[in-house]
Amino acid sequence: MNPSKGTRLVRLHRTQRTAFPRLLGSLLLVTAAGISSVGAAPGGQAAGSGPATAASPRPLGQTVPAPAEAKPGGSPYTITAGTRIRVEDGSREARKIGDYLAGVLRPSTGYALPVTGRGGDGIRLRIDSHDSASGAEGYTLKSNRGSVTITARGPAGLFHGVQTLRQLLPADVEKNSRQKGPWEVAGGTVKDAPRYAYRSAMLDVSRHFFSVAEVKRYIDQLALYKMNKLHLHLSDDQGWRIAIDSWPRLATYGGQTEVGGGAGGYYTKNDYKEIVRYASSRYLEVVPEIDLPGHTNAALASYAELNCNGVAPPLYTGTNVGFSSLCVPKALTYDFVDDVVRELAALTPGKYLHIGGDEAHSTSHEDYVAFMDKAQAIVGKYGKTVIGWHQLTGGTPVKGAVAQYWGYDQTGAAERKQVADAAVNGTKLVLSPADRSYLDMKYDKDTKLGLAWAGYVSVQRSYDWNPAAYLDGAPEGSILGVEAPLWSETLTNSDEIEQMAFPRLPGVAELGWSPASTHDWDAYKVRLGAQGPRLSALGVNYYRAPQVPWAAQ
Ligand code: TNX
Repeated sequence: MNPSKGTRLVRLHRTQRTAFPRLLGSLLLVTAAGISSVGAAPGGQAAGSGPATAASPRPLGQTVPAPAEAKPGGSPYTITAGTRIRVEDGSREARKIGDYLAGVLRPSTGYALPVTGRGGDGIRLRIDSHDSASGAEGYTLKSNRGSVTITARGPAGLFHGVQTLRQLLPADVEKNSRQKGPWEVAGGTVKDAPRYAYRSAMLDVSRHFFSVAEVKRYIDQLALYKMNKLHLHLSDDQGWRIAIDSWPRLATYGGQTEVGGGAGGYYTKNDYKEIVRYASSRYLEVVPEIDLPGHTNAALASYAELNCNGVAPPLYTGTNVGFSSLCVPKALTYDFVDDVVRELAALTPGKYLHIGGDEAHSTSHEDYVAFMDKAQAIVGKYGKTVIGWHQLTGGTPVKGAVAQYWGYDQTGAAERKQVADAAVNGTKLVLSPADRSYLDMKYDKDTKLGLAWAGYVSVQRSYDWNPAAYLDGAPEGSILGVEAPLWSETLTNSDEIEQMAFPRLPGVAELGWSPASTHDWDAYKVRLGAQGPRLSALGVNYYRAPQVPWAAQ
C-alpha cells in the first residue's frame, strides 16, 4: 500500500516476552503480604480475595490499568437508593466530577444519587491540595461499609479515581437502562498514580474524516483507561480538517475528500473548540498535528502559490505516502506555516503542537533540516512546545522539543541511535513503536481492517514491552510516555475504530499508567478479559481476540 514501505518484511508469530517474566509477577504477589498490585494470580483468581462471581464484588486491583497498590480488606460498600455523592462546597471541579459520576451511575442503578455538600456517608470526592501522596494525577480510594472516599491532590487525580470506582462496579453499571445490581464496591484501599505523564492516543481524522460525535465517543473510551492526551492528526495528503481563517480554502477545498473519494469534511473553529472542551472535561489534553513539510497534498491542492512550480496538484484519495512537499525555498511557505500555527495555537489551550515531519521523501535532507528549523521556531514563537515524529532528530530539535518514535523491529540501528542520541542530549521521547502500539496494524492474517507494514500486532504483542527499556541508549528519564496511534486509511466509522483500538488500547494505556512491577501478561489478560462485559455494556465494538480469556459477565 505504501510504496516507500514495500520492502518492509511482515514477521509473524512473535510471542517473545521482553521483560518482567511471569515469575517476577508471581513473586511480587507472594511477598507483598496481602498487598496485591497485579490483582490476579496465574489461575485467574484475584489475589487476596476469592474468585469474582456475580455475588461478590469485583476485587480491588482488578482494574485496567492496574493500580500502583491495592490492599483489599474490610466490608464492601453498597450503592443504594439513599446514596449521595458528596463533594466539598465551593469546589467547582469536584462538583463537575460528581455530576459526571452521577451521569454514569444514574441510568443503570435507577437511583437519584444527588450530588450534595460534604459531611456524612456516601461516595465522597475530595480534592485536597495538601495531599502529597498522590501527585498531579494520582488518587487514593478507600472503601468500607459506610462510604467510598476518593481523595486526590488535583481534579485530574479525582477523575482517574472515579474511573477506578466505575471499574470496581459490575459491568452492568455502564448500561443505559435500569439494571438489577447489587452495586457493591469491595472494601479496602487503592493508592494509585501514573508511571508516565504522557499517555496518548492519536486519531487520524485526515485519511477519513470523523465527526465531532465520533471523536467524543473515542474520548470517553480513552478516559475509562486513564489516557490523558488526544493527538489529532488534522492534515495529510488526503484532507485538511481544521478551518484556518487566513487560508480558508485549506478546509473548504482541501477538506473536501478522503481516502476512497468520500466527502471528507473539516472542523470549524467551534467544532474544534468543542472537542477541546469535551476532552478537557475528561482530563485529556488535545495535541493538534499539522503534518509538515510532507503529507501536504491537501494544502498544495488548495493554494497553487504554495507549490514551487505554482501549479496546484489535484486532490488525492489514494494511500501512498511521501510524494508531497511544501516549497522550502519560498518565503510564502513560512507565512503559511506562521498563520496556521498562530491560529491553531490560539485555539489550543494545551502545551503541545505537533508539526509532523515524517516521511518527507520528496524533500531533500538539507531542505528538511532548514524547514524544520524554521517551523520549530514558529511553534516556539506562539508559546507551544513542539512535537515531531522522530525524523525530527535527523535535523536539529530545539531545546524542549519532543520526538515521537514510531520505528519498529526493522528500523535500522543508525536511525534508532540517532533518536537515542537526541534523547541523551535532552530531547524527550514519546514512544509509539509501530509494531507494538499502532492500532491500525492487523491483529493477524485474518483481520479485515488495517494495514500490516509493521507486521501483525496481537493483543499480547501490543502489551508486552517495557517503554523504559525499549530504545537502547535512551535514558529512562527521557521517556515522557507512550502513544497508541490509529491511522485511518482503512477505517471509516466508530465501529471500525473500535474494532482496531479494542482491546489493544487498554494495554498501551496500562503501559503508560501502571508501575513496571505490575507487568505480567498472564495476569493482565485476565484483567483485560474482565473488561469484555464492560465494553459490551458500553456498546464498544471490540475484537474478541482469542488470546484473551473473555469473562462471561
Ligand atoms: C506511517 S507513522 C505513517 C502514516 C501512515 C501510517 C500507516 C507515520 C508518522 N507515518 O502516514 O498513515 O504509516 O500505518
